[in-house]
Formats: sequence, C-alpha cells, structure tokens
Amino acid sequence: MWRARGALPSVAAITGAITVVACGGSSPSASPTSTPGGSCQGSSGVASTTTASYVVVLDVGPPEVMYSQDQVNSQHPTTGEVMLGGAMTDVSGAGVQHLEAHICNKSSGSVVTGASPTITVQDTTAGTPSQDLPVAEMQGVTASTSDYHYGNNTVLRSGHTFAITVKLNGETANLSYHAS
Ligand SMILES: [Cu+2]
Repeated sequence: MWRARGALPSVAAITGAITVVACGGSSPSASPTSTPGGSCQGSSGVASTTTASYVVVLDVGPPEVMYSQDQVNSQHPTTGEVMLGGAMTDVSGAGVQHLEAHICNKSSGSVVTGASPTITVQDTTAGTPSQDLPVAEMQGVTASTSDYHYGNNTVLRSGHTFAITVKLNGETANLSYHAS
C-alpha cells in the first residue's frame, strides 16, 4: 500500500497529511474492531465460505488446553490456547471436539476481533434441532491475533455430518463438517 520512499519527492515537500482509506466504502458503520495484518489464510480449516463482508474459516480438532492470560504469562505454555473472552463449556466424553470459526474482513483480509457472532450446530445425520454454541474468544498461546477465533468445545458424534451456521451483523455463513 505504501509508496516506496524513492518515489516521494522529498520529506520537506510533504506538508499536508494525505489520508488513504483502504476500504472505508465497504465497511459497515457498526463494524467491530479488526486488526490489520491478520489473515484467515493462516488456517486451512475444514471448511470455509464467504458472506458479503466476511471470510469464515471453520476449524475442528481435539480439545485444546486452555489458559488465562495470567497463566500464559506465568507458565509460558507452548501449546494450547489463551482465553480472551467468554467461557469454555464443560463437555466431556466421546466425540468432544474444539470447534472454531475464524472471521476476516473480505475486503482487507484483517481478522475480525471483538465481534459477537453466533454459532449454531445441527447434527443433520441425527436430524436433531440446531443448538447454539456458546461463543468464547481465544487464540493460540504462541500465536498472534491472526489466530484469533470464536468457538467452543462441543460433541460432534463420529460418523455424523453437521451444519454449522455462523452469523455476524446480519450476514450468514453456512458450513458443513463431517466428523470421521
Ligand atoms: Cu480455540
């Protein structure tokens, strides 16, 4: 985005501040804060889709060891995730998975942080009603904000297919995941 220094006539010649708005025209006024530099491309995910404004990448894996920021500061873990908001659901038993949704602004690629998406999970194999996933915010203990994501632990029964719906600011991302 920035012009090379060599292309500028001289520092003294730049007297007026020029504000370059990268994507202001497409940002809704109620947009949550986001952090430039992050990317949903940092995670391959198990499924991904786009809405009008966002890229949503779904990741599913085994439960992570979760830490508070204080614990990270004192224990210096090298794996696991730090809780940034919300709370993890106390689920246990077979089929417990860590479900996470990474959300980025489609226009800029920046990671959407501090938002309040909703996530619902429906077992389409069993045909049971969709359930709300309590949304916590977290990121890998050694990761940057590029890993910031929303999600929780939940039971995803092996052999079943799940419809996972992420909604943010009136936009809906429909994703599918088959638990092997
Ligand atoms: Cu997580």
